[in-house]
Amino acid sequence: MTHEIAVIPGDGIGQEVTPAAVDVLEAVDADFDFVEGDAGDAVEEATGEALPAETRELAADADATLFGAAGETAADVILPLREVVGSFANVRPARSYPGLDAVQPDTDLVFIRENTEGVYAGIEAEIDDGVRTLTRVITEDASREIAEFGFKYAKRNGFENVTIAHKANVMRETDGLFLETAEEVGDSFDVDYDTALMDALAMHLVMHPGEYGVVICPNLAGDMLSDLAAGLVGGLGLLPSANVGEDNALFEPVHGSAPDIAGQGIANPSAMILSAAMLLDHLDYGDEATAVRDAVEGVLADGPRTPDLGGDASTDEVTAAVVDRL
Ligand code: GGG
Repeated sequence: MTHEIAVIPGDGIGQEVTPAAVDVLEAVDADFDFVEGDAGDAVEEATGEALPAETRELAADADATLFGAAGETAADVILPLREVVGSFANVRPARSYPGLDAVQPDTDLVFIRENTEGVYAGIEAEIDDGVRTLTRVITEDASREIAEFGFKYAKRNGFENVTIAHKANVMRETDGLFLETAEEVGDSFDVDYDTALMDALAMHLVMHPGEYGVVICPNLAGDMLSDLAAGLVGGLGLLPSANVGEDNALFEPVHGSAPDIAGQGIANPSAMILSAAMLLDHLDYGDEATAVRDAVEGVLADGPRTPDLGGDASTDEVTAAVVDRL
């Protein structure tokens, strides 16, 4: 069966790492049709629209989407794209790799980030000169959905620790609802879980990441804690993600457009290629997904490596090395 994959490189290094993921998907034993769509800063400059209707339709109609990176127009591109595919959960694994220098070599975390609300609901206003507000939305339904997804994920993937991140001592109504709903869900699962104030959790993750497994988070906390975890394992070039919905999904690296290195051909393609491995898993190509992860792991251990990991290889050289191992 042929699967249609929408490919949306987006901005900056998204243009460089997305073709790397396509090269890898073309190298595995799977039948894909790739259809490319435009989105991002340059498209907005040219057309006035950061996410053209044709690109939305591509993502809506495809079996899965690969997205590269968002720049200044992130709020108009990646948030609506997640909505188009009906994604309520953003799965962000952060693990350390053998042979790579890492601040914390015993890290194996998966952030399950609520993907539809919190402060990313985009309800902002200027209410007076010099006074702006932001409305934070937390609903019982979305909190239940993400908690159920997180606990099921932990059970399915053999994680023994689940942590519910919150700040309910300050945001009593909103995080209070998130926490009490997630606890109710946790109590119905046969999995050990704990709750943690997200600021203290940030410190504990830096000091003792090995004590944690699956971390269920409200939207902004998930975005921030996963970047923090990237710092523990070698940087943002290593973290993939899946935006999962009921019937569709979008896969993207956790990193953004990295304008400081864009256009130089030196971006680390690992996060994007590992996102493609998550896409393979999603479409039931489990063996191929494992092969891709093994190939990336081998290249991370033996090189070549891009400059963010202390090497001097290009994006294309690292990609070719991964493809060679498949
Ligand atoms: N590939 C991920 C990306 O472009 N990230 C930029 C960004 O600002 N993302 C916001 C988010 O993940 O909600």
